[in-house]
Order: sequence, then structure tokens, then C-alpha cells
Amino acid sequence: MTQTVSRREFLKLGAATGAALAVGQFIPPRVSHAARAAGYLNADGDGYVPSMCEMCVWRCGLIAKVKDGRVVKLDGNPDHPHSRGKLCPRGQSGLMNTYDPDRVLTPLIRAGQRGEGLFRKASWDEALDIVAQNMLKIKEKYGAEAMVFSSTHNLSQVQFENLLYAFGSPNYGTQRSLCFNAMIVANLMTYGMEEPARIYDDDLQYILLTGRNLFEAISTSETSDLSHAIDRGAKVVYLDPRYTKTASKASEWLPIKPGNDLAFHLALLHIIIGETLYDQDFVAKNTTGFDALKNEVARYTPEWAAPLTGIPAETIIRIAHEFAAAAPHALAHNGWRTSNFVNSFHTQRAISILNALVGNWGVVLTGAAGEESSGVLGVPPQPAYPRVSAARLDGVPWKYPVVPLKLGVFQELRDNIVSGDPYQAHGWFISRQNPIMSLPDRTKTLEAFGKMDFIATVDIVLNDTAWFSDVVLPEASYLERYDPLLPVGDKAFIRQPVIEPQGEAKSALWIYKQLGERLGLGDYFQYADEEDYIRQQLAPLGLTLEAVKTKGYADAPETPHPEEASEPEWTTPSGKIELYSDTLARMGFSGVPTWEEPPQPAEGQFYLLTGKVATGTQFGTQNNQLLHKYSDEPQLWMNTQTADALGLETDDWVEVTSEVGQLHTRLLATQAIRPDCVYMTPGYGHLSKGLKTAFGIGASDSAVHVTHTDPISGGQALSQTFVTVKKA
Ligand SMILES: Nc1nc2c(c(=O)[nH]1)N[C@H]1C(S)=C(S)[C@@H](COP(=O)(O)OP(=O)(O)OC[C@H]3O[C@@H](n4cnc5c(=O)[nH]c(N)nc54)[C@H](O)[C@@H]3O)O[C@H]1N2
Ligand SMILES: Nc1nc2c(c(=O)[nH]1)N[C@H]1C(S)=C(S)[C@@H](COP(=O)(O)OP(=O)(O)OC[C@H]3O[C@@H](n4cnc5c(=O)[nH]c(N)nc54)[C@H](O)[C@@H]3O)O[C@H]1N2
Ligand code: SF4
Ligand SMILES: [Mo]
Repeated sequence: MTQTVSRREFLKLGAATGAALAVGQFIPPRVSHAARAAGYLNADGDGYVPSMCEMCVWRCGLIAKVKDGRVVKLDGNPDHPHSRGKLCPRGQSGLMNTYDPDRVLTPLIRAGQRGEGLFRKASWDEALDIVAQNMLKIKEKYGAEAMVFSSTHNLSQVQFENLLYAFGSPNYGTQRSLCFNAMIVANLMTYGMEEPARIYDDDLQYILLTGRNLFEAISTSETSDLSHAIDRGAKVVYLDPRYTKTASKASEWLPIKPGNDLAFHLALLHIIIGETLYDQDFVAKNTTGFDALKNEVARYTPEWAAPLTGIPAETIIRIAHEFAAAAPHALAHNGWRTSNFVNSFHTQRAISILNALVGNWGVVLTGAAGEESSGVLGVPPQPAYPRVSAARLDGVPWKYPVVPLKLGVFQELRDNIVSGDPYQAHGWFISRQNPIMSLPDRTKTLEAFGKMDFIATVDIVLNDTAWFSDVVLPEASYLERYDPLLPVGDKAFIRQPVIEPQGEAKSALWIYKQLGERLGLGDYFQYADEEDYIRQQLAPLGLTLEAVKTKGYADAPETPHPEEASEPEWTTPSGKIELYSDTLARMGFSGVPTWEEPPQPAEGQFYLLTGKVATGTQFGTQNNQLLHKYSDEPQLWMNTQTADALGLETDDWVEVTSEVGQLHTRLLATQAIRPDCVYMTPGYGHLSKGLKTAFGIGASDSAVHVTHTDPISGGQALSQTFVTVKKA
């Protein structure tokens, strides 16, 4: 296994950061006016500036060391609950996100065919005028709904949403259905909350991780919580068809058959209910629908689950006993990217219910995905949004009745752009997202692009999506800009410019306001500039921007969460934890978690697995020269025995084929994967030649991923792509 850096290499990475400084002498200094005014930087432009990482959505607090107007080192901010003084390797390499030689530093306008990569530089005025004119033309000709907007979670997203809702389009694509819809919808249907406050404290004794690869798919604070729990002697049971870094640190690795996690969890429920191992008091007081659940799980014996999962019945029984004995300090982790199979919603419901049965409730969930609170921050004034009567192209709610509007079903939106059903979309405005790679079936996404009269993208480099766009608007990097304050717990953290933006790059707050004004929507952007925006956020707290900039955060007493009340108030229709959900039943779905057989590969086919590595984030960091230096060229993992049987060896070129596409890559024969699976690292095989470091490396799994959608949560089913592999 060569996919991630070892601990020794982590340290070497720190040394390499120093090496970048030597290269950095050729980078022109951009002393931040704001940081100098705030007194962080001396007259030479040297000093330390607190801000926030954006190498992934966890957004750790950082402290940037600045020398001669250049960023030379990034460290974790000890006051930030997401970093606690540490940054992961991606966070430490963040300065090459700013100093990437391929940064786009002026607006670009396409000068050749789409995808040809010919652009000309333009002024902001010209580029913004063209974007606004095209958007208005589309609105006039086809209605506002013909403009699609998409963006992945980021701090300026609130103003992106302002733009789209003020424009009047219902069509909004986010990463959520590609990521965690199954988990969020399951928690909403069970607890009425997206992420219930479960016990996740120093007494946690037993952790069941279902495909949550915390030592590679890193969220700094949650990853270190898991290390500490292991140090304390907590038992970790890890289910994954692959032997990942997390598997290597777990007490027990169960190489489960993909898609059958549901059978495993249903069998745990069977034992825990059948042998009355659950917390009877907690269940009686807080839940509804116990009898319906009991009736349903009566048939899911461990003997039934064993052949489905590949896990012996005795093991399932033992784990049920151990889990219940550790209660309430036993956690069945929902996972984060839970988009694996069309039955993932029921898997997630079963996991959520397992926690309820053992009374795991109410302490603190330090590891929650974001744990962001709305706090008591102010917002600029604005008028109400126009009423939108057009149906959403993503089928919410008309096809996906229990999927919340803000989650959406992005892959369905893309499919309906291609089909033109129920109407044809004509324009797409994208920010901080790479849908050409992050959506399954890249050919189909390109087909959707082909249906567009106009595409504009806001990015920092020419990513694959920008490469196929008509106008590219360069955002300032996260070390060069302000974003709205981020409330986390009882503090609100600031992102502030550590250096001035290079070239003509601008913050998203500036870009959306300029565009909004050109669209006649200026009333939705009532802030003079970025600092004024943040001052309006701080106004209710009576704090000055200067005070926040110095510490890196403001104390912002949060609105109490309902789950923190001493007597929990469940926000479900029944006011209880719903083991049986009437809402689901009324929509024609099973009210209790129920077995749904997942599709299986035919003879000669393999499950194609995907999953994160520690040295990359999604589809946006492969061009980072520091991370690149410590990433091996990705190879297709295949079990050694399977490879032998097929006459394949490590480093052989292989052809991987699914029903929608084909790719070529090198093979890695390894014991670290089930014989019926193969695995690829996502984020490689870029189409954009504007990414000079990343272009030409590896292949894109999105080129072969087949689009399947869980009918309840709307999550895509990424492990449900079956491929054949042969020597190329
Ligand atoms: N370094 C790094 N860290 C990240 C990110 C990143 O890109 N890079 N991204 C962040 C984001 S947005 C997210 S959502 C999280 C995702 O973090 P995780 O939830 O851990 O998700 P993945 O790494 O995508 O996949 C985890 C594992 O699921 C396994 N798997 C596939 N199919 C199945 C199945 O049917 N059953 C079981 N039990 N396992 C299966 C895969 O082999 C893989 O090892 O990571 C976050 N942290
Ligand atoms: N095959 C496969 N597909 C997957 C996954 C997988 O593991 N495998 N994971 C899924 C998951 S969990 C998720 S969350 C999604 C994520 O996929 P996306 O939602 O597409 O998000 P990213 O890949 O993080 O988007 C990265 C883009 O943001 C740009 N960017 C970086 N910094 C900035 C900035 O400061 N400003 C602007 N404007 N742009 C910036 C990058 O250059 C890049 O183009 O993918 C999903 N799809
Ligand atoms: S987990 Fe790593 S990449 Fe993500 S915000 Fe924290 S330091 Fe940055
Ligand atoms: Mo994600």
C-alpha cells in the first residue's frame, strides 16, 4: 500500500514547506494592507496572521507566518476547535494553493471551442458584463429557471445563494447528494436533527466505524479524537472492503461485502432487541415505534446476515454484546460520505437507531461535520426573494419527497439537463466546485455542458470545469481574501487576507456583489466591501472588526441547540426518536429500516470502490506542488490472488470498463482489498491542460462511474459501479 504518507514523511513535508520558501523568493511580495493596519506585520511585512484553512471543508483555524510579504509557513491555531493547534498535511501545504504557478489571475473569456483551452484575458468590467448579459438573456428568453447554479460548501455560499434566489432560479446543485444525503436524511427522519448530539467524549469505549476512514479522510479534530480514544484503549471495529490506514489502527477490521452493511446492522438490532440488551428506560421515554421495529428485525438473524456480509454469525453476535455492554459509551458512527448504494438510506437509519437503542445521547459531538452554529451574528438587510413557481430540475420534492430542498439531488439535476425534462436549462453558473469530475459519469456531465448556451465558473485555477466554461472569474485564494465570519460553537472565526490578492483576483463577496448589481439585484448585496460585511455581522455583538482580526475570532454566544437541553426535545413530528417513521410510510417507503438487496456484480465484474487519501482533497488539490511531491501516481488496487488468476502484476497497464466508460491505469496487486473489489483514488485524470502539475497523471474514476441514486435520500451510489479489468 503506497497511497498515503507515513508519519516520517509528514515531518519531511514540514521540511519541504521550508524548501518552498526558497522558491518563494521569486514570488512578488504582496504585503496585506489589512494585516499591517491591524498591527500583525512590521514595516518589512513580517509577522503572524490568524485565519482559516480552506484546503477542505473542515476549515481548521490557522496561523500564517508571513515574511517579506510572502506566506512561508502555516500552522494550526490552538484556539480553534477544529484544529486545536494542528493542521493536516493538506493544510500545511496550503501555501502552494496560493502560489500555484497555474493560478488564474485575471478574468478569462473563451476564445476557441469549448474544451479547447483557448482563452483571452479580460478586465473585470468586461467579464462581469458578459456574464450578466448572458444570464439576463437566458432569463428573458426561457425564464429564470433556465439558469442553473451550483457550488460546494464554502463560507461565501450565503451570498452565492442570495444571487440565485434573488435571480429567481430553483435550480441549485451542491455536493451534498454526492456526499452525505443518506446520513442527513436518515438522522432527520429519526431524530429530527441533521447531526444528533451523541456521546463522543473521553469515556467513549466502543466505536463502530462503517466505511469512515478517519485516518485518511481527515477532519483534524475528529481524527485526533479517534487517536486519543485508541490510546485510551477504546475498541474500534472498522467495516470496509479495503484495509485502509484506519483499518490498520482499528482493534478489528471486517472486510464486509460492499452494500451489505445494512444486513450487518439489521442483525445487530436483531440481537440487541431480541436479547433485551437495549436501554429500556431510554427507549420507553424517548422513542416511538419500538414494536414495529421489533417485528421487522425479528427476521434478520446473524445467520441470515453472515453469507450476505461475509462476517461470521458469531462475530456479529459478539459485537452486538460488546456494543450493548459499553452503552451508553458506544458509538455507531454514521460515516460522512455515505453515498455507496441504493440502500444507503436504510443503512444509515439502522445506524442511527442503534445509537438510540443503547441510549447514546446528549454529551457532545466534537466530531460533527462542521458543528457550525448560526450564533447571533448579523446579516446585511435585503428584500424578500421573488416567488418561484417552476419545478426543480433535480426532482425535489416531486420525485424525492423527503429530501430537504437545501440538500437536493445534483446528479438528477445533471440528468434532467441532458434530457430537457421537464424543461430545458440553458445557462450554468458555478463556483468552487468541479462537477465535471465530482459527478458520476463524466461523459454525461460533458453532455449537459453541451446543452448550455452559457457557462461561467469562479475558481482559482483552470480546473476541468473552468476549462469547459465560457467565462472564468478568478477568486482570490483563501490566504488572500476575507469571507463571512464562521460561527463554530461559542466563537465566530475570521478568514482575513494574510497577503494581498495576486494579480486581479477578487473575493467571492466582491464578485457576487458586482454581478448582483449588474443583474439589477443590488438590494441583495447591501455591503460596501468585505470589511463592511463583517462589521454588519459583528454589530449585534457590539464587537469591532479590529478586535476580531487580532485574536482571529470573536466570542459569539451561540443560540442554544435543542439537543443540549437537559430534557431532550426531539424535533420529529411525534416529538420522539422515530424508530418507525410515519412520514416515510406516508411517502410509500418502509417506516422502519428494512432489507433491500443491493445489486451485485456479474461474473467477471468487480465492485469499483473510491475513497479519500490523506494527501489530497476531492478534485481540487492535485495541482498543489507540495502535495504532488508526496503523492504516488495512483494505481488500481486489486487483490493479489485475483490478479494472479487474471495473469496481472503490479505496474501492468490495465483497461477498466463499466457500462458508461473506459479508462487505462496501472495495477497494484495487494492483499489490502477483498477479491471481489477494485479501488481507485479519486481526483486524478484531469482533462484540463491548464493544470500543468496534475495533467497527465492517473485516471478519473468519474469517467466510469455509473449514476445510481438512492430513491429515499437522493444520495448517489458510488460503490454500485461494476467494472471488468483486463490487461491493456
Ligand atoms: N484527506 C482528505 N480528507 C477528507 C476529504 C478529502 O478529500 N481528503 N474529504 C472530506 C469529505 S468532503 C468527506 S465527505 C469525508 C469522507 O470521508 P469518508 O466518509 O471516510 O469517505 P471516503 O474516504 O470517501 O470512503 C471511505 C471508505 O468507504 C469504503 N467503502 C466503499 N463502499 C463501501 C461499502 O459498501 N461499505 C463499507 N463499509 N465501506 C465502503 C471505501 O473503501 C473507503 O475506504 O472526508 C473528508 N476529509
Ligand atoms: N469518484 C468520486 N466522486 C466523488 C467523491 C469520491 O470520493 N469519488 N466524493 C464525493 C464527495 S464526498 C464530495 S464532498 C464531492 C466534492 O466535489 P466538489 O463538490 O466538486 O468539490 P471539490 O472537488 O472540493 O471542488 C474543488 C474545486 O474548487 C476549487 N477551489 C479551491 N479553492 C478555491 C477557492 O478558494 N475559491 C474558488 N472559487 N474555488 C476554489 C478547486 O480548484 C476545484 O476546482 O465529490 C463527490 N464525488
Ligand atoms: S482538515 Fe486539513 S485540509 Fe481540512 S481544514 Fe483542517 S488542516 Fe485544512
Ligand atoms: Mo464530502
